[in-house]
Amino acid sequence: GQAHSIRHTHRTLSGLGGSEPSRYKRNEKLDQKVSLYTGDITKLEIDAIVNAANKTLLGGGGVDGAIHRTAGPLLKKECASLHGCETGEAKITCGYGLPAKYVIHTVGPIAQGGVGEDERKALRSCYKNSLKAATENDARSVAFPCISTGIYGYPPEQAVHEALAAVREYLDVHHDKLDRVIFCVFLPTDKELYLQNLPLYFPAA
Ligand code: AR6
Repeated sequence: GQAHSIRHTHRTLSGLGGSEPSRYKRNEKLDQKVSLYTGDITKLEIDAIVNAANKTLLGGGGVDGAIHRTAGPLLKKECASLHGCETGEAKITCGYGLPAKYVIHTVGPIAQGGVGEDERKALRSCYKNSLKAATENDARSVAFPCISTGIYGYPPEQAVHEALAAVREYLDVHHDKLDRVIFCVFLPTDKELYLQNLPLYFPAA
């Protein structure tokens, strides 16, 4: 497949906000670092893509399966040397056969028993620790899938707020270390949720 560079991911979001007021101050410089991309995360030619992995880091279904298939067996080999990953934490590897330079593996909370404060905190930690792993490795462009909202059962309409708030809060402090953060949505319903909610967190995007 064809790789997509970051300049193809930007969507203009102005005027798409609902009736709800913004929760965060408008900040042109920061808000313009954020994009929405609809499609397969393995196609993105950027510094780092985030993987919604499990604690073993040895691969699985969903976006994890797609990333391992495209990256090839060397990714699993490097992952096997990392001794797993706790929920809410993140570990970085090379991208191997992917157009992305790095893969940041994070483990989202399993939400089949419902969402409480522990799950919310863990999901926010996934986004923040992934961005921390990126900036520590000088990765300036990062794409996120909708962590935990597939096999792990986190309600997407709740997850979107944790994702956007965590990225906004990280960028407020570390905007100088990142050029672009891409929310990669795969399902039309998630695209709608992000279009609705992005302006609440990034009013100038
Ligand atoms: N590109 C972007 N997003 C994708 C892709 C893709 N190629 N494929 C699926 N998605 P999931 P989780 C979306 O289930 O809920 C694995 O077995 C998908 O539509 O991949 O965190 C792991 O090993 C959904 O919106 O991750 C774990 O065991 C989002 O990615 C477990 O699943 C996340 O869905 C993790 O479950």
